[in-house]
Amino acid sequence: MFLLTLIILCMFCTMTNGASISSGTCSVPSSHRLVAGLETQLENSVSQQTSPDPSVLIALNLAEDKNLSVKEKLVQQIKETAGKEMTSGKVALYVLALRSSCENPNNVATTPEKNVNLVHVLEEKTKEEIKHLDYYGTLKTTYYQLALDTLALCVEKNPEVEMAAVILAKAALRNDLQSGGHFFVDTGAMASLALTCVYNENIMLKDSKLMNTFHDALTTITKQILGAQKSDGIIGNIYSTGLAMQALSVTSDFYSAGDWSCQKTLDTVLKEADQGAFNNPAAASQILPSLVGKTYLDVRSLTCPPENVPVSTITVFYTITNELVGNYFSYPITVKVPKGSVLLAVLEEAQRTNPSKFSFQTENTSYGPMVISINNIHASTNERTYWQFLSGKKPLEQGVGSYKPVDNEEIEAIFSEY
Ligand code: B12
Repeated sequence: MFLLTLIILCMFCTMTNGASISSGTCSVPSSHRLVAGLETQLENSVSQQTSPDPSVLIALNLAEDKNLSVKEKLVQQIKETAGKEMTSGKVALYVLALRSSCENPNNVATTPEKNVNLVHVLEEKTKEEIKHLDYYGTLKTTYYQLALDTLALCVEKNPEVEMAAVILAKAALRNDLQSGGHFFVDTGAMASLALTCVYNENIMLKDSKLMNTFHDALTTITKQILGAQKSDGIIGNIYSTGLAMQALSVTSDFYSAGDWSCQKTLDTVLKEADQGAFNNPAAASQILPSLVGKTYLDVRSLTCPPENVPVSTITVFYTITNELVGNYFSYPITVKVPKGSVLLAVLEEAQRTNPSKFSFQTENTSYGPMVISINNIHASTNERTYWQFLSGKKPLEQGVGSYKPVDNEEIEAIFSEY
């Protein structure tokens, strides 16, 4: 019985190449031999290429590649070349690549002295594309690049995205993305990703009727991409299939389940990958995301540590007073601590600023640190003395390890008897 189950499972494995299907998309695990092979190939390409390829960084990040040193090297190369003259689409890929690495493209250090706002450069380059279209009837580059521009501006939630998206959508409705007949699937797929982003994000559209235009454009492009399917699942050619898979996996609302077999496409792509079809790094970078079930839209949802937001501080007026033993004193000090700090941080900051007066000691107890001496005046069980803490005139109900003072609070420690 066990043997029979194993045989059936193995038959299933061979049929699907170890691939899995989930809600309208399909993928193979990142441990898959071919995925690992593509990742290694992309990693190796980093040191071989003369200029950095941002698509490689996007692919490695979407595939959650673990080689941090290679990715860091690529980020560095991308930053160093960010100030160079580039086409709009290349700037867009730079923006997406930096974002995929949790770097802020609004502030890129190209050298230790110089920073560039790449999103601003992208805005300007996109405007140039549109101006060119207005004057000469053609874009400065191609609709493929305008689609990349739209996608990156959308990922950055930049308001300039609207104009670019409208031009892209209208071109799709006029069948202009097909112009020349070359590489329609690549261009259509990139346009689909861009318009889906705008459609989903519903970004600050000045004209709400635009949503209908985007809807219609997505319907048209999706139909055309599906129409480019071959019997073996290839869409367009093998090199456009990765982008087409990305597009179809985010536009499932625009076609019926039976119109595309993601699994069939994936199986053929894996077979081709096994035969070395993606030996070129650019081709490998475009196929890898779709194998692991990711799309360029996922650049938006990669988890990044919070950006270095300036920590807000509070001011506390702290006073220590002894009118009980030896030489009486009352020393005030004003300290700044990060908002949310416990009172202990105030004592520490005071000690750091003026150790000759504000030094203190604590003892660990079940309730946390208890202050047993300040300015060399020690609490004593025998003498029944202790350091009492007050906010204004009111004794605190918590110890220094728990109590969190607020901005401009007056805290006093008074040497007292009980
Ligand atoms: C637009 C485009 C073109 C345009 C580029 C003109 C322009 N001003 O943008 C034109 C029509 C010239 C072109 C030509 C070719 N292309 Co082309 N092209 C594309 C497309 C759709 C977008 C590229 C792009 O803009 N990328 C974004 C920008 C920002 O990145 P970039 O690095 O600056 O892009 C430049 C290069 O990609 C270069 N380029 C474009 N195609 C090719 C092909 C090769 C082999 C090389 C070395 C460079 C190259 O032109 C881009 C603009 O400067 C891609 C689709 C894709 N999936 O990538 C196909 C694509 C890259 N092209 C492809 C092919 C096959 C060709 C041709 C070899 C077709 C042919 N039979 O002649 C020729 C190149 C011949 C040559 N002279 O060496 C294939 C490459 C597949 C592969 N594994 O090598 C792709 C993937 C399309 C596909 N699905 O088959 N292409």
